[in-house]
Amino acid sequence: MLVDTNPLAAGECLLELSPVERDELDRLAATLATRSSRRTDDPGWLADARELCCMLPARLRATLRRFTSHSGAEAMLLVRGLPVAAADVPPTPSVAGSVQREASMPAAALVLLGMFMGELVAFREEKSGALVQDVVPVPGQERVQGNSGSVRLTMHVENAFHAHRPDFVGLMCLRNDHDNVAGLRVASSRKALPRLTPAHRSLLHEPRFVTAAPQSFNQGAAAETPHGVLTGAVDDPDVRVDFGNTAATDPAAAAALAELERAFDAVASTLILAPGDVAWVDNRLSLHGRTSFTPRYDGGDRWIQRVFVQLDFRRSRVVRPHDGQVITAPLVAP
Ligand SMILES: O=C(O)CCC(=O)C(=O)O
Ligand SMILES: [Fe+2]
Repeated sequence: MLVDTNPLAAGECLLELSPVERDELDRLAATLATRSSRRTDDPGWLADARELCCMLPARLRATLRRFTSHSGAEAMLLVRGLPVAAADVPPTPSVAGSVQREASMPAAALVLLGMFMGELVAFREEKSGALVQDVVPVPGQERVQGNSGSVRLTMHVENAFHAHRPDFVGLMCLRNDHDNVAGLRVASSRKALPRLTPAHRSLLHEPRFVTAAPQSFNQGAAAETPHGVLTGAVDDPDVRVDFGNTAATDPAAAAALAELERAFDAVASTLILAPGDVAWVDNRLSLHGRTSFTPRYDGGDRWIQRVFVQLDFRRSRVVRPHDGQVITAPLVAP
């Protein structure tokens, strides 16, 4: 559901699985969920996922393939109809750092989609390096600017500080909040950048910004090398900014950054995810954040499961020991 003045171009960025496609995905996820160790972080189980994802419903494969090639104006794809059965979803965890190591049906389906797009990665310093991570509110952390909080979460590129930040972030809903008001906010640079003045747009390409690690990372914020917030093709650049953790190094850069934040806010859409929805955010081109909500910590709170996908797995090999999926290096130069 979209709840604001920026309706998404539905044909472009929404795929609602048909009943037949849901059955196919259910069967495939059930097969994977019972394979080998049934552990989502086990290389053998992931090898099975890599094989089985080639049997996903054809229209889903075509849509994912098209999306990874060009993520469109929204730089986001919402897939509806993953196997999430309300009766089978356990109580929402409420501890910090919670992750999904067992191959549940929803986790298996999420991994199948992610593995079709590329390779799943995680960061050792975040959520103990688990590939499938829980995004849940945690008591006492309401005001945290991170996924354990429940106040409004500032728009950001995921792990913007990191040279090997994911290309795509998958956010699958197992359960929304009691009041059904928590919304994932997404905003595409393809829609935001035309609102900037040419001078600001050009300045944002210059290395006049620094970005610290978010609170969810165990390592403290270190001083970083200045970088451009926009990089690459001037007519369709990648974006690297986290409005909670990126700072300008001079007043003119600060003015450009403030204009950029206003532009992203103006074009942001809010998605109230329903169980079985997964939003794939193109982390090179779009920002995401979250509206505020009120957790009750009674087992019925909002529960999102998250995965990170990289398209060029080889590029991060230097920071992935033993060619595993977990990135272990701390801050690395871009
Ligand atoms: O809670 C959400 O919808 C998004 C939180 C977030 O930014 C994340 O998990 O990366
Ligand atoms: Fe995030």
